[in-house]
Amino acid sequence: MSRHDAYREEVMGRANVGDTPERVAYYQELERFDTAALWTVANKIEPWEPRSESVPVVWRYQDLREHVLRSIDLVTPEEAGRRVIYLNNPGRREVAAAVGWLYSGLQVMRPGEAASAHRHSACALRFIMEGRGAYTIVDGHKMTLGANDFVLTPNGTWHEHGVSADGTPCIWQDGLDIPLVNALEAGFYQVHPELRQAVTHPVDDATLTWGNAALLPAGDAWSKPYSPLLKYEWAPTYEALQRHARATEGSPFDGVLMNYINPATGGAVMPTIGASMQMLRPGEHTKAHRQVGSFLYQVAKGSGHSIINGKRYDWSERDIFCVPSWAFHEHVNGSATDDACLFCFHDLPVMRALKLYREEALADNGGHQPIIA
Ligand code: 1HN
Repeated sequence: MSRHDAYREEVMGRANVGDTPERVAYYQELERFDTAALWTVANKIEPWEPRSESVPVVWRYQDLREHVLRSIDLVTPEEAGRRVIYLNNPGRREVAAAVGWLYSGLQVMRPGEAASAHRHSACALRFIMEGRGAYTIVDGHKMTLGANDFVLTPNGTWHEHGVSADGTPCIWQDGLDIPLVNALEAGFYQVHPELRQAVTHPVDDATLTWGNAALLPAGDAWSKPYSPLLKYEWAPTYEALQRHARATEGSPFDGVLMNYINPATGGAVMPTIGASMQMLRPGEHTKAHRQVGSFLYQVAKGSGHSIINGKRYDWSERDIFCVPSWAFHEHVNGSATDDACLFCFHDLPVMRALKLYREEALADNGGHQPIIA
């Protein structure tokens, strides 16, 4: 702590109590009764502003892909439950989080494989990275999946995955709020009594029914706490970005950013997790801002770099990177001719529901961070 900070903490009424032999003995005494003096921890447990333990990381697909594929020959989905290599943020290993209270991993299945049905308190999503023939079944709704499709398996829903026999090995990114649910000590988990569920609706009915932009089905009421549109396909998503780009300058911080929404409410797709797709136009370099919330990005298209808390992180298609809470970040599309698209999921629904959300633009230096080597 600098002298200036120490002074500030004193005058602002922050704890500033040096150790004396008498005080140390007193603290030891308190420990015997499962207590402690607040002033010994106050500045740590009440920082001036969010101090994330997560570190910015880029998980490069080029590095990970072969290792993910190798797991196919090492374990079966039956043995593993889910055959997943998870993203282990160096600052969040104890809670198996990729960033903040969000978990993420890469799941792989080969043609003809299926993973059993289960349900849990955690909300989950998948973003398809590669392969043909993948499907997910959620409460009897079967969804066929292709690259850059985004699927929900909301908390409490029975869900299972597989790849059809005529498909190819498929890899997708899972995203869940397990660390959060565990932190809240609120997690339940159940395996389906029959290990499989029946498909009880026409294939892709969720998208056919709820996925028609401004047209919602008359008379189909929806009152569950998550989006009835369980699958968001890439083609209409990309088209929406391109169309919107023709009519907007976009956000100085995010380019053309569109949220995946629950069409029945206009709100986030699930109670705890929100998601977006953003397009950085050729050569676009956004301004820096920071937000209360944790963000995991997957590069759906193109290449470029992001500057996170003053450090540059290069990315290209299929790479995943995280932005920890309250970290300044700005994005750069590395191409002068093609757009770049970033899929993102985050915990902003939690921050908003709890009235914790804030954002702040970087005021200095024209809104751009100086790069620290
Ligand atoms: C889960 O349900 C899936 O459904 C993947 O594919 C990863 C990690 C922890 C807990 C549940 C899935 C998971 C998970």
